[in-house]
Parts: sequence; C-alpha cells; structure tokens
Amino acid sequence: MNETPRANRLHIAIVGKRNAGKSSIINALTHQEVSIVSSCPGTTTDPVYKAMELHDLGPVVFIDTAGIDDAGDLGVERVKRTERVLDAADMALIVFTPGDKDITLEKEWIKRFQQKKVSVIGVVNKIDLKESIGEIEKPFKGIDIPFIYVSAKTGEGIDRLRDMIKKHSPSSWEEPRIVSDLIRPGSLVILVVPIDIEAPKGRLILPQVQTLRDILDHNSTGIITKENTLRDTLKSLAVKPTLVITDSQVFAEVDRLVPHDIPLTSFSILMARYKGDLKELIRGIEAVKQLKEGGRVLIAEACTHHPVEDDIGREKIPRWLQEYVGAPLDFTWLSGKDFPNNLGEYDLVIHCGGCMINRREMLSRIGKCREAGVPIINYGIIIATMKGIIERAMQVFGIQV
Ligand SMILES: Nc1nc2c(ncn2[C@@H]2O[C@H](COP(=O)(O)OP(=O)(O)OP(=O)(O)O)[C@@H](O)[C@H]2O)c(=O)[nH]1
Ligand code: SF4
Ligand SMILES: [Mg+2]
Repeated sequence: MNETPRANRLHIAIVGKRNAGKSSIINALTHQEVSIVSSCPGTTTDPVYKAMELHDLGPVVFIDTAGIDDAGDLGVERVKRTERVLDAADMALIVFTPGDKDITLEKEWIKRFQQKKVSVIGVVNKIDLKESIGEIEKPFKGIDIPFIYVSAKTGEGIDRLRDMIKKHSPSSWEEPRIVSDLIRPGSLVILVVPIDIEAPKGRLILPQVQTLRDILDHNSTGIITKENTLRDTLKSLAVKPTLVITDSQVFAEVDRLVPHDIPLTSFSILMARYKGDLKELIRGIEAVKQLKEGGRVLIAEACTHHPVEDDIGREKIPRWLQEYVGAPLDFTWLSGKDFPNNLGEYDLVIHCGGCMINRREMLSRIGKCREAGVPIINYGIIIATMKGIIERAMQVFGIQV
C-alpha cells in the first residue's frame, strides 16, 4: 500500500524486433533483472508490465513486449497483444539493432504511436558491437524522432536515455485533479464512506484514499464519516462544508441529509472525470433513457476479478437497469484487457470505474466507442441516473443533465 498505484504511473512501452535487446534495456535502465534476457529470439511473449521508480522521473511502468517481427500463428497472436499496448502507452521506446538493413516495421510502429500522439524515442542498442558511430547513425538520419545510441550490455548511453525519457515525457502526463480544482485551499470536505460487507477488511478503497490525498495536498480538510454518523457530523460542524462526497450506493440517503445549499457528488463521478471524459460519459445518459426491450448492452470491466454475491456488474446494474427500462435487456459481459472490435453491435456500453487501467487506456476505450457510434457510460454515472440523483451530483461541475 506504500506504492503509487500502477494505473497512476507514466506507462513506457518498449517495442522492437526480437532479440533487439528490449528486455536488456529495461534491466539496464532500472539496474535490476526485471525482465528475462536471452539470446533466443522470442523470449518475451506477452506484454510484461513492470512498475518501477525511475530516478528523477518518479513512478513509471515499463511495458516489455514481444518482438514486432514475430512470425507463425503464435507470433501473429503475440504481435496482436503488443498492439494493445498502443492503447495504454504514454510514451514509447523503439529499439533498433545497428546494421539492421530493413527497418520498415519499426517505421510503421513509429507512425502508429505518433498517430496516437504518443511521444517516441528511437533507441539504437548494441553499439558495443560496432566500431564507428557515424556508420551506425546513417540509416536513422531521416526519421523524425529523437534518437539515442546505447549499449544495454556495457551501460553506455543508458544515463542519457534516462534523461531523454524525462525530457520527452508528455506534458499531458500531468494528470487532472480528482477534486482539488473544485475547492479552494482551506475548504472543508466531508467524505461519506459506508462500511458494509463490500468494504475491504481493515482499509479504505483506492478512490477514497486518492480523493482524501488530493484534498490534503490542496491544504484543505477532509472529514470521513459513515452514512449513519453523517447527521451528527454535520451537526457538530462550526462551518458549512464546501462539498460532500459520498459513495454512490448511499447517495439517496446522503442526499436527504445534506442541505441543498451544500454541493454533493459521488466518488465514482469524480473518478469518471479523473479517469475518462466526463462529457462523453454523460452523453450515455440519453442512451440509457432510450433503451428499449431487448436492447443490447455490453458491460465491460477492465480487470478480471471473482464476482461477489450480488456483484455490481453481474447482478445489481443489470437488475436496476431492467427495472429502470421496465423491460428485459440483452446483456453481454466482458472483463480484462480486451476491448472488442464489434462495438457497433451494442446499443450501450457500460464500463466499470477502470481503477486498474490508466487514463490513456480509459480514454482510448471511450474513443473506440465514439468511433463505433455506440454511447458509453460508466458505473458511477449510470447508478446516479437510475437512482434519480444525477442532476444534483453534476451541479458541482457546472453541468446540467
Ligand atoms: N552485445 C550486446 N548484446 C546485447 C545488448 N543488449 C542485449 N544483448 C543481447 O541480445 C540478446 C537479446 O536480448 P533481450 O534483451 O532478451 O532482447 P529482447 O528484445 O527482449 O528479445 P525478445 O524478448 O526475444 O524479443 C541477449 O543475448 C542479450 O544478452 C547489447 O547492448 N550489446
Ligand atoms: S473498477 Fe474495474 S478495474 Fe477497478 S476493480 Fe472494478 S472491475 Fe476492476
Ligand atoms: Mg524480451
């Protein structure tokens, strides 16, 4: 629990042909044997996510990938998995081997990353094997990305590569705030956190902790209370709170208790804004209102976890949604890293909060829905809609629904 969550770290993909030294570069950058290195091409198969502290740059995730030249049925499958990395990477290192005559594939990948607005650095590795740097540089002269020449084996150039990663790390990497842009320093914010059977034993969940941290970083005060102690908490205050943030599941109760001149919203709506595109997700509200009998709904969760009794994605949302629409609907569930290509077949996509994926990947999923013309909403917003509380929960963002 002392670590920065993986989803909040800068994601750096390492891409290149088999045996180019991708895994060796990660090991050299981090001074650790985090990735398996071998002279046998095709050592790394599935993308491997490694969370690291990189000196000067802070917490990052390196994504080690299989070679982009991998062949055969299995190889093609591996390249497809590498392609999914395009959605999560904030930055990419393309690794070359000096003297490689055909760099068409690498150029294609550079283009693909650039189309996704991902900053790319060309890393020419194994320079210890060649004598003249002038000769090595020639094939890369016309390519419009910064290049660096290194040897993962001797360590030459690795410090400079670290500096370069820092220099070229995207400025968009500055993550949006969770809540602190909505309050002034010195504010008082109340957080309502039910401790029920779904609450993890002995701790608070990540969105609650992250929200509280953001409040503290903004020199404000956060008071945490449960829904059954909220009334007394409010009574005990000498000043009016600036904002109340509640778990969505007790929103209706909290809505009754909190006077209407105090703004109220939910953790999941704050996280929807922090992780995704709030405006796009709000557009999904209209689609929910228009759902009809037999409507096709995809429920997408970004990680695989064992469904619990009365699971939110498997049971509660489908039940509430069918009650809301007043008719049976046709649900499909999907969990994990895959996001389907047949999105156009659905009338609505309902996505989980996405706490295990980074903002870029969430935005990429929202973008895919937009391209397929299918509306997307997330758990927090659909619950607020079905419970009739979305209007109040949105007021604090100045959004009318
Ligand atoms: N001489 C030399 N050999 C290197 C260098 N970097 C890596 N190697 C060697 O190249 C081989 C492949 O290295 P890996 O790091 O496994 O390469 P990879 O790109 O991860 O390979 P795959 O996972 O198979 O795609 C190993 O035998 C490494 O020891 C280098 O800078 N110089
Ligand atoms: S919100 Fe999504 S990513 Fe986070 S634990 Fe739930 S299913 Fe997994
Ligand atoms: Mg490897």
